[in-house]
Amino acid sequence: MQVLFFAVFLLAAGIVNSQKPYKLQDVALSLLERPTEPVFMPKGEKGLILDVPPEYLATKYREQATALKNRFSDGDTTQVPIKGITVPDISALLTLPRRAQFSTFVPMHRQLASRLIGILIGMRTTEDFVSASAYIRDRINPGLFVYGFSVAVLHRPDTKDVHLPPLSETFPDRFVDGALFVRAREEANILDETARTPLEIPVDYTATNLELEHRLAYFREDLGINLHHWHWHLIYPFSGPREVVNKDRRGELFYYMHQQIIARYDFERMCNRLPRVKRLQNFNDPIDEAYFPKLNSQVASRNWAGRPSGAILRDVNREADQLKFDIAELQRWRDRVFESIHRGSVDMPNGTRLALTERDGIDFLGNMIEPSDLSPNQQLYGNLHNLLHVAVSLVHDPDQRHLETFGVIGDSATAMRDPVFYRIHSMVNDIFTEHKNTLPRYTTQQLDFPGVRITGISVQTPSSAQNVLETFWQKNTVDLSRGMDFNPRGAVLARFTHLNHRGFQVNINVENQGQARQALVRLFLAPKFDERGQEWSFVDHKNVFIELDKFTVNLQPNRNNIVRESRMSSVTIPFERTFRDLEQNRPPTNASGGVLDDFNFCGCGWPQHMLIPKGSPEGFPSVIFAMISDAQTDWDLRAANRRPGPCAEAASYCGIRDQAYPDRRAMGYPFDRLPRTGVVTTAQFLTPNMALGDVFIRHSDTVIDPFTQQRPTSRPPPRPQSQQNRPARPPPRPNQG
Ligand code: CUO
Repeated sequence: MQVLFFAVFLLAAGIVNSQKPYKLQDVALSLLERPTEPVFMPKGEKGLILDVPPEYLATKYREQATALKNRFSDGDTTQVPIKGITVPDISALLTLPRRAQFSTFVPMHRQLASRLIGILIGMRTTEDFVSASAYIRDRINPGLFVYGFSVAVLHRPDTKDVHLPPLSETFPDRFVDGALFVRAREEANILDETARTPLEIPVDYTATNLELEHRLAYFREDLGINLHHWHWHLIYPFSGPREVVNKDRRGELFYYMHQQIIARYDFERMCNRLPRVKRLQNFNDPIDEAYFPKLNSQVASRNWAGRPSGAILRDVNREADQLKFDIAELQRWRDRVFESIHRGSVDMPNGTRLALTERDGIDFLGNMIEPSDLSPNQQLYGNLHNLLHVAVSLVHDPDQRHLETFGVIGDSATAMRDPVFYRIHSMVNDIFTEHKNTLPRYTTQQLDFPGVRITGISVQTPSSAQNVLETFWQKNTVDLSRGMDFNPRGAVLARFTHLNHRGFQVNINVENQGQARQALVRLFLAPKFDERGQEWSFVDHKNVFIELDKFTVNLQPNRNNIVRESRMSSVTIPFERTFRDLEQNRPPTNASGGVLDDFNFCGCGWPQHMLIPKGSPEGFPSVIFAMISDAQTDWDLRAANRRPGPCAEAASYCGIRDQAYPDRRAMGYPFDRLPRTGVVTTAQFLTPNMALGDVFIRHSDTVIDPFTQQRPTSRPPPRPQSQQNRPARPPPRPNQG
């Protein structure tokens, strides 16, 4: 019945060809595929052609409209008729050249994006939305289009069931070694699809082990982590229609999601025998961390700029992007934010002061520092975070004298690759911490759950010793073909190696002296010792706890044994979603082969394969923390009773679409504030409803390759010194058959 209704709806919306039904999903995928190729060229495995009215074609194609139509339509293609409409004026959007780099951190680009989002969200019917998108797509900058169209799809009520493909399919050049594309083109041009073999992305292609920071490359350059960050910023755009930007606790989630990234990065650094990240505190100091991304921008036909060690930020003045600001301004804005924090209130444009309250102060600050359309007083508090991204991304050419475009830190899809990202966000996090330090400290009464206590906690990885987590390397494959404009059709597969861990269970024993009741469980993980190998003081330890999961349970009177599977984590999206194929009609399965209940693809969520830090060969000493509290007070039970919206599975870092953030406590609770008087160690912080347990994270330096069904092999050693300066060459292809 539902299917019939949907088909009737699509027919009515004109998105369905009367011979073959085509879903809005397919049309959306077509619009996001091969972003610089015109819409009239076939897209996807189904060879979909958006049959636009002749006046939609760019002038150069118009005269040959009929010939082009005949040339690209054959038996293997299907035309989807697109209705001609009067499209709103898009002349402003054309100010960004088609072959320029687009960045949401650049205010002018952000304004253009906001205008585009406004147009696309404002289209009254689905049919008009599709039509306007097809018209705009071939005219404006592809980066701008993909961003604006994706935000519109995520926020229009009629596109709720449309699943965005991962950006790595649309713009694979932002995610994988640029050297690979030359080979991919050769394969696509010379070999037919059946003869093409996956191209191997080397593990160590951006630097060598001479660079200590390179030990973290597997984290910074992870495909899933970068996709998460891109998608998070799509859901929480800086600018656009009010209802799109003004989401529940948006500023606070900006703080928390990025705080968790820093905590995870610090944990990961410690596993690699590196100290926690240093804040980018003094904007005039040379930046020690170099980064050369080895990515080639397909849109701009340029390499993303690298940054040598010792780079110094300089004032930015680039006319083309209407960018003009001094580094001293960044400093002034930061000073003003600190001043507000110490005073406990923010100056508003009308001369009044708004208190930074215990409940909303953090949300205010998040919107002030990022900033977004919700910033309380941008005139005074400026644009600290965004323009710091911009200043660092243009450190190599701040006045555009070399006609260079920005580095990876200037794009939310690539920013996390660069070590300096973590230095910037560590500084930003420091500002939030300063505010948190002014808030009342949690009392034992606030933290406790009377009558409920945790009597034991342990972790179990199948067929492993108790309290041991296991990590290893794994290979996976992505299809680059949907992002390879003007190339022959068919899959172009690339194989890469990423960190993964074995699935595990957390077991918690709880004594409930009261009635049956609903409770909320929070799980965190942290390194057991500090960099010196000594016990942490709580004020430092609290900052490196990474959230593992948060879930409700029904407590029975007396003893309860709670068992939670790692794949259920509220922080992550399943492995299959990060590396999915939306065109295949197979039912999606979870890690253990079961069918996922809710076939939706939000894309936001920490990748499941990066849930657990790498650990160390000998077993990195860590602690797991559990807290159980009253769901009546802490959890939005109304949300739990509604049908979970898309993204609900990764609510901790991403929120839930169209719903309030489900946790009523401050994000990061109970580690978000200074402890009560007398608490020095983490053990002293515990109330009876909390527990700490020792866990060892053991890393095995082996590669699992599910595609060749090979037995685990040793991870390839770094290339010999003599080869390290040469372009990365892929290892020989595995034998076929
Ligand atoms: Cu996510 Cu700075 O906000 O990158």
